[in-house]
Amino acid sequence: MKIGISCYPTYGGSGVVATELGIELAQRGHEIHFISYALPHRLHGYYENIFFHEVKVPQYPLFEYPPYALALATKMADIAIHEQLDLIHAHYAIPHAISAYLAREMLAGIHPLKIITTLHGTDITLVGADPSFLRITQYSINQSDAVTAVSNFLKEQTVQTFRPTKPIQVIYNFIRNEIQTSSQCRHLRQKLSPNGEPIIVHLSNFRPVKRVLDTILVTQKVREKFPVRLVLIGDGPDRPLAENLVEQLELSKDVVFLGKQDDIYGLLAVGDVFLLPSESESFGLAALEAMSCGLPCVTSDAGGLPELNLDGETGFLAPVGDVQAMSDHIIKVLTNPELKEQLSQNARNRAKKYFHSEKIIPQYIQLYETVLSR
Ligand code: GMT
Repeated sequence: MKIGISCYPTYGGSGVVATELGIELAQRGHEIHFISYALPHRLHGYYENIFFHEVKVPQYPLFEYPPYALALATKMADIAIHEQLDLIHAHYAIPHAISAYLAREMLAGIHPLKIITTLHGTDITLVGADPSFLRITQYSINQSDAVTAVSNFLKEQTVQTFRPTKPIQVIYNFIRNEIQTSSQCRHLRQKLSPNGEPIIVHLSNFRPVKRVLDTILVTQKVREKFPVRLVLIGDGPDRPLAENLVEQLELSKDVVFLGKQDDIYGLLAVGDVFLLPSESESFGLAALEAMSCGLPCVTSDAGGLPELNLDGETGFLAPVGDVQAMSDHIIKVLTNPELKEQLSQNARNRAKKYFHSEKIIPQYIQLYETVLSR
């Protein structure tokens, strides 16, 4: 198949899923055309069967808001014709799904083009539900040839908020390969915890919805019991607030801000426990990545997280904002080596058994084939 993939190319789970899906499909012999304003960040080096098409939005004095969605739609239509695309897979509804819809309409009678939309999270729960975008998000869902959501939670939210006329298929996020801990990461572990202090890891884009400040409050509580380190991977709007809080609580020696990083798996693997206290999380790809590295997860019970992190089996769940419960869970894990080992094994096994690309990619391929056969 010849597949166009449109996504946000910067840091964020939807772009990661879209990119890794493209890589997996290309490895299976499909031709993949990424269409976006920048090269997706997990696309390093050359990949056979993968092509990138940059969307440029011309500047013009009238454009206070450059019309990216229109430039994207035009590029999608151009590429669909030049490369004879069978379908466009839009990741994150706004604006990718509506741009794909416009491309398909522009090509009506010229070139048949199908649209698959994958809903990832705040395109439904936050941004898409905002009155400024609600009707167009609903329209783009209804106009897609098939729609997927990354969890049952997100599917239910979509049904409640948008009453779609299309069925929504749940296809979970996935991980790809076995994780290797690099020598640099082993070195980092020694540096971070020279005396063997346990390490809590958090990975996110530091948006308010991730509640990154809670990771610091939880660490403070654990630290009252024994020395511990917190490693924060990622960057975003709440980073300055988090840095201030660390200073205020005099935790500078115990908390490390690594910023945006490429070798996510290698870094996750230095940790002892993964902490994700999100306010809302449609799936929680970062937690899945941590599970695949064998990290027990302590997460909030928000959104789709309970579909991934099984309470008492792969880690623990706690109510959003309950930093006491989260720190109690972490203390329990870190002071009980047998429990930690059991949770670690369960987390790794669950990631591999239910969320590996070998299980998930065929679901996307099957969906594409069904749509193209209609
Ligand atoms: O919805 C967002 O905030 C953006 C999106 C992203 O690009 O990071 O994240 C969502 O998509 C991920 C991949 O499907 C999910 O694993 C995340 O749970 C989800 N984020 C939220 O729901 C907050």
